[in-house]
Amino acid sequence: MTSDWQGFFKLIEAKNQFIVTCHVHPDGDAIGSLLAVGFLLKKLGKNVELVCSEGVPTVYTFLEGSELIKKERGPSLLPEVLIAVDCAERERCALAEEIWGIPGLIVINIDHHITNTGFGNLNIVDSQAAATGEVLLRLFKEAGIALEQGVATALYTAVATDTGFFRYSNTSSFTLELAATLVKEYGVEPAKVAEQVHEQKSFNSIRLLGEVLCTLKVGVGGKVAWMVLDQEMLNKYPVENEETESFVNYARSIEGVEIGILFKELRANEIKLSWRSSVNVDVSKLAAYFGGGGHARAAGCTLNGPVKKVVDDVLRFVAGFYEAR
Ligand SMILES: [Mn+2]
Repeated sequence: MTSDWQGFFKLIEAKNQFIVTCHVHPDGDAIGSLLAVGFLLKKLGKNVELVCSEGVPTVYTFLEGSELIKKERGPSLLPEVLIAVDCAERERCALAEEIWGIPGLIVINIDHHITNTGFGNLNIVDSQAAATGEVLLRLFKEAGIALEQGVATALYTAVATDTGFFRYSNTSSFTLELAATLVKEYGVEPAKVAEQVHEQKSFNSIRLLGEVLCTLKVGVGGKVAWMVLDQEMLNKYPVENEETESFVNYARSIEGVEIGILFKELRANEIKLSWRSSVNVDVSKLAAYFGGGGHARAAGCTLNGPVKKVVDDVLRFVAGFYEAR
């Protein structure tokens, strides 16, 4: 773990213009962490813009301050510092490319991905942390910064979503203690967050899930399960990108299955793979083989080619991976 919080605060103190961003296809950790850093900078009296090029997924618009997150940066603020949260690499940042050309721009990288490339001038990366929200919570705690209920809820949502609501193996006693602190000291309501995230689904997303489940297959000796989500299904049941994020978990949840994969056709010949695994397999390594990355239990990559060919190629690779073990 690298945790240069003194360097972080020293740098922040010296600068005034900030831009904060998260990764493309933002999840709860990305949005929650973005809001938390925005809260901190505003509390310190800084000029700050929160930017996510794809906007906030509807499911997270219940978070206080989410309306302040813009799709592009405004013309008035010339950032001195860019803070990226929950981004494993520079290319994953949800910002227009021109930002990197701003002379003298200092980049701070706050993250928890094991595959983080250390692209910042200052890197605060803790791959042991369950979520970037957990990294930030530790910061707020150590720096003695009091939270408000809104930002506490954003941080709780960040940690809850990245841990599958405290079910995944990244849930530590520390994670639970932090969550308890948010509930006890800042009035976060776990039931309300769970309801907002899990019980406000669109009709289309459930119908789409039905279509995707019909493609479910199991192979490689029962250790791998996969599903396909193609453009035809998406045209039939249009949903936001974020609404299909949890589909892969159904493949992973089958008895005996160690790896679950969702093949999602983003457009013709561009297939995004979501990998999920049980304790036995580090899927970040499998995703990395195809140029992607992520965590041991949840990773992603994008391949080019027709869906059927990509599925065949990947399954052949996974079968080879098991044979070599
Ligand atoms: Mn995360």
